[in-house]
Amino acid sequence: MTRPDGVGHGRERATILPVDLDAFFAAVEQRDRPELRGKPVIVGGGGPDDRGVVSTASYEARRFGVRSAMPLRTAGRLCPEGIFVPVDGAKYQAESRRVMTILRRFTSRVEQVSIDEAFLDVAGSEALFGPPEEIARRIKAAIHAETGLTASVGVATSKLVAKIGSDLRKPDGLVVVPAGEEAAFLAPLPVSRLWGVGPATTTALAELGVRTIGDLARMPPDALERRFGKHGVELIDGAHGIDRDPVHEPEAVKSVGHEHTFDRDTSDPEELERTLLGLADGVAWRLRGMGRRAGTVVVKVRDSGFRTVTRQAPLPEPTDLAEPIFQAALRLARPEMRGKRIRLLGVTGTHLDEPDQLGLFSSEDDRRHRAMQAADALKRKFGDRTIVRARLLDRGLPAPFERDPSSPLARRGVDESSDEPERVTFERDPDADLAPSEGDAPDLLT
Ligand code: TTP
Ligand code: MG
Ligand code: MG
Repeated sequence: MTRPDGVGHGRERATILPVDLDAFFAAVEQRDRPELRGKPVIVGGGGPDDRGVVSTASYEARRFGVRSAMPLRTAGRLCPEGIFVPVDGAKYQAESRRVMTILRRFTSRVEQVSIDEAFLDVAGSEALFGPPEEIARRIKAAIHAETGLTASVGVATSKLVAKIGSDLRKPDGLVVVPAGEEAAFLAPLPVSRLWGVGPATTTALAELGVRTIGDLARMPPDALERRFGKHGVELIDGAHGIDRDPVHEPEAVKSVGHEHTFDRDTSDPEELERTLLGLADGVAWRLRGMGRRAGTVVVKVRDSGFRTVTRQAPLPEPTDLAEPIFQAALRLARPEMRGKRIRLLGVTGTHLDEPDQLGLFSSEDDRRHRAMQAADALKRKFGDRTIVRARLLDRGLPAPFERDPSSPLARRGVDESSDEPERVTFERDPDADLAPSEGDAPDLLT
């Protein structure tokens, strides 16, 4: 379909539904402990003196400014009457499964993107359940009736617009953007609502007089391209609500990736490493949300001259933890970044194992132990600026639960079990002359 402005977005009808639970971990605690209802609940670590970070906060606590990934101490300062609750991963994982099972009753086209969030494409479900808006209402009602939790849902022609809609009226929101009304819906919203627009891009756009998505849509495309390069083209697409990424069904998800385009090309090793860490962290979070582990890490490095190199290497063992993914990514990227100004970095996990039947938080002690070791290693690496993740989030890098901006492998339909380097630009790490997806990969990283 072609909209009045002549821009096709590829889908004629609004059938994409993102579903995201509200204040998920905190909502589960409030459900199970009635004395917490209506109270500022902060989930994470051992309390306001703990050195950890906030997992999430109830909407009551958010009024005090408490946010995910904020140091618990800061949360304690902002919200002195906050009630701190430790993370109960096994419980949230079980709830997540129940919710995903509910979603699958409405369509098999469910792409889970994090522990509390999935995209549905209900194009084939209308005969059974009614139009998409009706399906959205039914989903919300079913989740509430069966789990006691609330979810926010969007309905639109693309993941991008639908997701912005589902975030807009949280908690317990439902926002429908009919086909053809994407640009009008987006126009009054601040540019920061768009994927990939962090604080730095927001500031740079403000300097051009661009504050709303409507301002952005009216900008001459070449001016944006001159200022932001390829990212400028993505910005223009986003401003028009264009996002062609379909809903990937689980078995179709073959890789999980994040990319970051720097607002200014950089050769600062610390910035590059921090970015790789943020990307690895995002990939690891997504893997854990999907109950999968990656066997191979792929990095993408684009320099200021738009030369793009991708390199891959198997991991010592399949993982869903940030640290090994980061280490592998750094090892692959370092020689490619040396002496160059870097424009874009990407980290992707591929060769995913089968969905984990036991779940995200199974053999809890072992996993916690490993996660803590990873956190310690990161602290050693970056000194005592404990909250690397929080810093990264502040800088507008992909948040752990955001969508994959690229999904390059999945999108190109690459079958990773067949080694076809011509179809993708991936090169193998010359040091890693290993058959991918063989379990007996030597320990490359130690
Ligand atoms: P989100 O969906 O991002 O947040 P939320 O459900 O708590 O709140 P809302 O969607 O209403 O804004 O993340 C889902 C859960 O993932 C969240 O409840 C806790 C966990 N989480 C973390 O542990 N650390 C994080 O940094 C984030 C963003 C989430
Ligand atoms: Mg949520
Ligand atoms: Mg979420």
